Order: sequence, then structure tokens, then C-alpha cells
Amino acid sequence: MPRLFSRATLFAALASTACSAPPPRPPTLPPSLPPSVAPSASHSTPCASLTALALPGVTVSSATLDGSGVVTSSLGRTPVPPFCRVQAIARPTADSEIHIELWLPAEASWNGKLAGTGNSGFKGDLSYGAMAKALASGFATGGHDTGHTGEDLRFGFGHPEKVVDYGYRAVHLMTTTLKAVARAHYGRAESHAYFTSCSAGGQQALSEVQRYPDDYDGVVAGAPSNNRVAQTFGLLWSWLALHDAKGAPLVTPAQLHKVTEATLEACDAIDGLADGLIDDPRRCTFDPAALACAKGVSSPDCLGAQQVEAIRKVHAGLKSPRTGEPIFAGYPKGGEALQADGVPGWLRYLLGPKEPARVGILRYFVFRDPSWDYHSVDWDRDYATARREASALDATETNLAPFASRGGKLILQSGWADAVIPPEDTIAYYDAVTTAMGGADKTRAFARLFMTPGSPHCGLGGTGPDNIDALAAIDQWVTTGNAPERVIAVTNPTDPSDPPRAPRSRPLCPYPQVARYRGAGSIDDAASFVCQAPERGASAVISGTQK
Ligand SMILES: [Ca+2]
Repeated sequence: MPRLFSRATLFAALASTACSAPPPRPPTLPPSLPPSVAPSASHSTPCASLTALALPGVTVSSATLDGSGVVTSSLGRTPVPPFCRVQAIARPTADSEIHIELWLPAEASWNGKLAGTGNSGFKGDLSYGAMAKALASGFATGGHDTGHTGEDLRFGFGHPEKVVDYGYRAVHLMTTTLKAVARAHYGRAESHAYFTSCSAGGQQALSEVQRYPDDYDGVVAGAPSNNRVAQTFGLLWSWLALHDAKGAPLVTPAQLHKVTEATLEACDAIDGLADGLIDDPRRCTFDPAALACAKGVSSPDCLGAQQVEAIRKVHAGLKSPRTGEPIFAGYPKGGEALQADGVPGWLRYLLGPKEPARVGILRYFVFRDPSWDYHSVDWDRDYATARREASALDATETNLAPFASRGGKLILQSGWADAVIPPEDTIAYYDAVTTAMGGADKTRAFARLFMTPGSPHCGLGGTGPDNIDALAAIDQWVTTGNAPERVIAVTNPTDPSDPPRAPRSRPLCPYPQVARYRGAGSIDDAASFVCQAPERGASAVISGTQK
């Protein structure tokens, strides 16, 4: 039986992907560093002299050599080569203050490539862990704080430019600054530039592809929060479904646990392999009414009618009361209690919070009224207002031709048990891109989606193999031109934010393909699986065992 509860810290984040209506493109784009900023090459600039670089709107405040050989971050201690640590501040507007760090390995250690990193949630801090991993692999890397500190959404109240910095400007300016400073330091241009991140960082990844298609040659967007405004309403819908009028939770964490256990029991084998993982919850027809209390019984060990209805609402998602069209996808069956102890299950964003998660987006960014009452929400009118007023937070453009036509490559990853950004939302975005780009073949040539069974948000503490080497995967695609036909995912024994899991590897397949057991060999070994088209209808069930 897979672990349903475990301890781990979520590097949170929100948001989501696509829906039907294409969002408005930003009316104006922030300033970019002109190409002339980059030195013409052949003149390398010593680390300490980088503070003298003249960059429009950017001040290099510090540049020092770090020869300690190790970076300590939330991921632990990472051995790294000596590097030049550059700190800079970008001020694209009078109200902006974007903190940027660039870590440039010594020339002898540099692989000639750049790696941009993103952020989680609304936290205004740098992703030192991701930067350390990139640096250790030979990349010159950059990160930023999104233009504010802390996670309190009041940062944007009365500061619309800071919301734009958070939404898409900070990551772009980090990128142009990374390119300019690296070119100055090494005296030559990079061979390739990549961006990999998850959650809010996944939104940044897609924003770069959509708004600044020249920034990166390869991008990996994990669990992207690119449908941020719709997700805010999805979170509100789910929270209201799971709480009474006074804000008291209608369901207990223990009951969520029972729902997830029963769902897994009912739906694990639908994919043909009883391996503790639900491959595609859309095929799972389990109804929480199966756990309903007997007539006249009220007990924490079963579900009352109101509880059944609440859970159904969260699974169903939010639809427009006017048109019936989906506004935001429902949360997947089987993800209710994965990592319920403080991480991605519903407890983290849907059931546990005292008030709806991210309601501050509506209070401070959209309605600009700290006393805005979420109980008064009009799902039709208020959603339309938010799409307009908070468009800087969305990255839902589906025409990716500018990125594709210059050879850009995009990998998307989504967990089938993600209780923060529903997998169906990411699939909806990919499907919409496929339509906009002229079909599956044209889309697969530059953009592929990899669904990950048993994986909650950003692969933190799930029950399945969900860790991929994103930088290596995108580098392989960009440098060889060979599109990934499968990406090997493993359980992660090294990430301290992940609970220990039995070693297991599994191929992730380009959507809509699925990984299927060959019928021989260990089910914990990726070599025992092939990628193939999904079955239509029922399939034979192979009972596997977990080591
Ligand atoms: Ca299964």
C-alpha cells in the first residue's frame, strides 16, 4: 500500500493552466536590454570588474569570487565549482526593485550554457537549490526574487507595477541580465539558454515562451500556474465547497484519507497494473458516495450527504453559471490526501486554510479592496473582471509560433495527483496549444507534455517516480534535435523535502501516450515499460507487487 501521509515541506505555489478562452496579451512589454549591451566578444571581464557594467535599468551591486566549493540551500549541501557571484537590482519602473543573482562558474568549468531558475508560490526569494544544481552541472545560472519579499499578497496593494514584476517582468529581466553579464564575463555568447522550474516557476517558464520567445532555446514548465486567475477562482470554489457558511471545515483530514485510500483501491488497476498508482484519474469513476454513512448514522468513519456533495464539487471543478463552460478544472481523484501532512493534498490549499487560498489576488490586485467579501463572489462577472485586471498573472497564450519557429523546445510536466494545479488544467492548455499550432504532429515537434502518475504538486513527496533531470532532458532535445520519446523518472532519495520512497523508475511518455508494463520484469524498473497509445475501453489487469 503506498504511503498516503508523510512529512515533507511543500515549496508551495499555485495556479494553473489553461482553459478555453484565450487571454489577452499584455498591452505593453517591459523594456529589454538591447543587444548592444552585450560585449562584442573576445573581451572577458574579471569577476570583480562586473560591478562597472553599464546595464540600462539594472545596477550590479556586487561581484565576488566564491571558492568555497559548496552551496548550502533547502536541498542541502551541493558541491559546486568556484564561481563568480553577482548580485544586481533591476528597476524597470519607479516602483520596482527586483533582486537578481547570477552564479558564473570559472571558465574552465563552464559548459557554455545558461540556466535560468524560477520561483515557488508568491514567495519573494531566490531558488538557491535549483541554482546550485545548475551550477554543479556546469551552467552559468540566474535567479530572482520576483520583485518583492515574503509571501504576503499585500505587496501588490496599490503597487500595480510590482504585480507586473511578479507576473512576468522579473523573470525576463533576470534573463537579459544573465545573458549580458555572462557575455561580459566570459567574453563570448552562450551556446544555449534554458529555463526550468515548477509551479509559479512553471508559469514563468510559459510566460517566457509566450511573451519573450527569444529568451530561451529550451524551457521546462512543471505544474505550471499559468492559468493563475482561473485557478484563483478554482481555489475559492473548492474552499467554499469544503467549508460551511461560518468557515468551519466540512470534512476532516482523516476522511480525506479514507477517500484517497478507497479511490486507489477502486481505480489503481484500471490502467492494467496494480502498482499503487492511478495512471489517469479521468478514467476513475469512483464516487465518494461509496463511503456514505448508513441511514441514521453520523460518524467520522463515513461521509454524510453534505460531505459527499462537497467532495464531488471539488472533483467537478468550477463552471460558469451563465454558460456552463468550465472556468477551472476540478482536482483529480486520488490526490485528496497524498501528502496530507502539510503538503500538496487538499489540506494544503483547499481544506486547511482559514480562508480561501490566494484570495488576496482578488482583494488587493483585482478589486483593490482589503475588505472584499469572497462570500459575495459572482462567478461570472467577477471572473471576467479578474481576467482583465490581473492579466499580468496569466500566461495562457496558445499561439507559440514565435518560439517554435526559432527552434525553441518546450517540455511540460504535470502530476496526476496534483492538488494545487489540476492535471486536467495543464492538459487543457496543451490541447489548446495543439489546436492553435495546427495539430499534434506540428506541436509534438517542439512541445511535449509528460503526465506523471502518483505525483502531487511538483513531485514533492508523491507515491510514484516523479523526479526527472529537467535540464538534461531539455539540453538533449535542443542540442541533438531528437525529441524525447520517453523521459525516465525516478523516486528521489536525495531531496530532503521528499519522504523516503522505495527505489522505482518509470518512463514518462509524451501525452497522450501512456507507460504500459511489458508483462515481464520488475515493475520498479523503467526497462519493463513501453510508451504506447492509451487503450480505448477496458484492458487486462496485471497484478504487480511493490518491493
Ligand atoms: Ca495502476
